[in-house]
Amino acid sequence: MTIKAIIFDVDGTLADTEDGHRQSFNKAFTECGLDWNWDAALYDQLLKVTGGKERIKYYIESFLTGFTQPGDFEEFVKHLHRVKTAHYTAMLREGRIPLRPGIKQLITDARNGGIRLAIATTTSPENVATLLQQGLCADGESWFEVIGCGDIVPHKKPAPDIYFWVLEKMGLPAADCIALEDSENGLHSSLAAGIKTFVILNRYTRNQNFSGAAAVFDDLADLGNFYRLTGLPLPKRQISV
Ligand code: XBP
Ligand code: MG
Repeated sequence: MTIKAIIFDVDGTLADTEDGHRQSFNKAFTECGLDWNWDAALYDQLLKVTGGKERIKYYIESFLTGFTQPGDFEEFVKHLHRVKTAHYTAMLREGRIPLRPGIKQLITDARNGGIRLAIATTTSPENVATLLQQGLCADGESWFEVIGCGDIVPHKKPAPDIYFWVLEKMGLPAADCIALEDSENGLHSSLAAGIKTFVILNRYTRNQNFSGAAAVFDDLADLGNFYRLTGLPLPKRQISV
């Protein structure tokens, strides 16, 4: 198998973002006059549902008793999510959520080695754009040929829709790609699309079930090990003399 493309998940993979999301949800609840507060233990359960809007609805339906839904419930949720996204992108712009160790180097090596790059994520487009501008460079989004994100597909992870969407836009078969994920939902999504998937653990997902992953890494601090296990061509980095 000659790897032609790497498809990256975003949250938990490119960066350890979920606690930033959690804090941003809580800021939005306060700003909107709600006494809701998602601590890390509750958020761990809520992460079962991907998509911020879907997660809010899941919380209301499964964890809130006696909440009277406002007339225009859809707009209520969308507004809450817009406020949350504003807080989250502000956190990113303050540089408070860096890319994970090894990620920028992997992306740079892949670009230099002619490996095509794409993103398949559940998170919102503005979150992806801001993370890449902060973590890579002002036009960091342009480093990725295809960015599949947010509501672009009807069914979010663990459904395979977003990965099928990305493969179709790349014009590549699943067999020519590898995916990098951090969660059970993400792994189910990429595997259902037929893509060999490597997992990087993080605080929220480390105890999830990663059966089917080609390999599981604590992180990408040791890129040499990652290159050996994935079969990616080792980068010929210019050794400064
Ligand atoms: C993770 C998600 C997202 C984020 C929150 O996405 O499920 O919903 O938790 O972002 P992935 P939004 O791991 O696929 O990158 O509030 O913008 O959905
Ligand atoms: Mg993820």
